[in-house]
Amino acid sequence: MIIAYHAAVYIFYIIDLYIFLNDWTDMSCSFPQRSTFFSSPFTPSVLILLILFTITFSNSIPIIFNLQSQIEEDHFIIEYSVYDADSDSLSFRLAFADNEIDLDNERVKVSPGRIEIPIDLIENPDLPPHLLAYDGTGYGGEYIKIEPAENAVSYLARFETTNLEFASFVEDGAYEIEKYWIVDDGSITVPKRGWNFQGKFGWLCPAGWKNFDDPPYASDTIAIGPFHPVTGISWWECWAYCKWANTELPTEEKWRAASQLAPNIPGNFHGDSDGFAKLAPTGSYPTTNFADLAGNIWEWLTTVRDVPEYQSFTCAARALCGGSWKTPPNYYPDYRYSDCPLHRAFDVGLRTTANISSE
Ligand SMILES: [Ca+2]
Ligand SMILES: [Ca+2]
Repeated sequence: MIIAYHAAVYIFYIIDLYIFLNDWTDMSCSFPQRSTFFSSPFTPSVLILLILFTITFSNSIPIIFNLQSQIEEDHFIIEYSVYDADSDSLSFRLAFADNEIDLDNERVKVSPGRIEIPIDLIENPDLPPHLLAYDGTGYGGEYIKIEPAENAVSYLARFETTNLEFASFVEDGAYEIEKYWIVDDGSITVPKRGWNFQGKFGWLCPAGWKNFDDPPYASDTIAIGPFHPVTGISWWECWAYCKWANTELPTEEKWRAASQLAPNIPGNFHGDSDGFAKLAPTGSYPTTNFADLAGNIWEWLTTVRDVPEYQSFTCAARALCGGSWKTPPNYYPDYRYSDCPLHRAFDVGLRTTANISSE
């Protein structure tokens, strides 16, 4: 942006000098004349200023999302994702009321990122801090509510996992890296089963994506944008994503503990009376804790459910919670559902636990 600005200013000077010389030459004659173009209201100077204005104001302000935060021993831990549509480099600042903490302020590309702040650096830790991302022309950011680490529920991610996040997993080639697919929590007898399915079905991205698209979710007709939750993924893909992202799928117990804190939150269910006929970007409804636990997508969980109708599959059914944009609203919070972990439905995705663990 800064280079573009200076270049435009130099062009501006050169053109004005040209006009000046042009006028000066004309004035040396007895009949000073400017061309029709230069006498119109769209002089080159005005045009350059218009272009500058367009460049400046078409710059997109970065968006911070998926904030996770908690107090761990004597540090604030803050994790976040950030999205800047024109991919500028960013700097970050953390402000507690008037007390601005200078983070490593080099302009960098970081998504997701992690910040650790010693508590004694902060004058008034009771105030909610404000994390800001700055791209050279504008700030984007969010206030952060920091919970003590002993609150187990804070281990659940605030948002459903988005297309943008899952795209990093695809672009990193993690679909073809065996170690992410090994299920080593003792919940199945053949830990390589997921890796074998990946090879058998040739999965390289979610069902509605093309891994060679840029971004890979470009042709998804259900989860159409970067902040829509990723859908069309089997339980195995969720497992691999969590391993790659150094996090975990929640247990049903953890998920239900979170839902008890938010029993009456609004959600996107069947029909458009809730504002969305189909899938909504995660976080579309204001909530103080967990967005879209109610509806939008069913969320895969680690808990195994022995459901008789899936006994014929060689893998046990896994629990799903929350209902979706295809179900009635009364599916939240208590409806218990499960599915064969191979299924890749367009109203099923995931929410991770937070990346932070002091367990
Ligand atoms: Ca709806
Ligand atoms: Ca949901």
